[in-house]
Amino acid sequence: MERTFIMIKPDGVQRKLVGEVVRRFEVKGFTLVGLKLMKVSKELAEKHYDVHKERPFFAGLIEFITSGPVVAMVWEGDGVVASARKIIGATNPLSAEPGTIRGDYGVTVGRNLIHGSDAIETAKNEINLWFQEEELVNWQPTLTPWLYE
Ligand code: D4T
Repeated sequence: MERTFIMIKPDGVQRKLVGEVVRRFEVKGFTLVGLKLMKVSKELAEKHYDVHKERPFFAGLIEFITSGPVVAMVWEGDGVVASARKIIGATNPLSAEPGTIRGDYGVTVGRNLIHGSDAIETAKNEINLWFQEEELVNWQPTLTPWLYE
């Protein structure tokens, strides 16, 4: 089954949006298979955002991500990578559609509340970077037949 990596950034945690974010993924029908509240080391933040290391916003982004606790999660379900990106909304919250997490709660790109893997291959790499295998729980929700035919 497909999996994606989702992280509620420090602004999302400070603004008490953890429950709201988890609720949106749960009610959609995805399955939570890993979750932890953690302070992010500079090393982990730099690895996660390695693709952006030459960008002008990189230093600020690393400072922000390491500034307070984040909630790291792995969610599972058919098409979860692309669907999570839709639930999250566009990178710039002012361009994100109402009804998306960033569209409903954000106003600026440097405080856009949440991260979601952008492709299946990226998701695999990010899950490996953020989670040990034993931190992920393989389980079958009892409502599976009510979500999938
Ligand atoms: P993430 O990776 O956090 O889910 O965001 P996106 O996938 O939607 O967007 P991204 O990779 O282009 O940007 C990564 C991260 O950098 C911040 N950022 C981005 C920023 O602070 N200033 C900027 O100008 C851009 C483009 C926000 C998200």
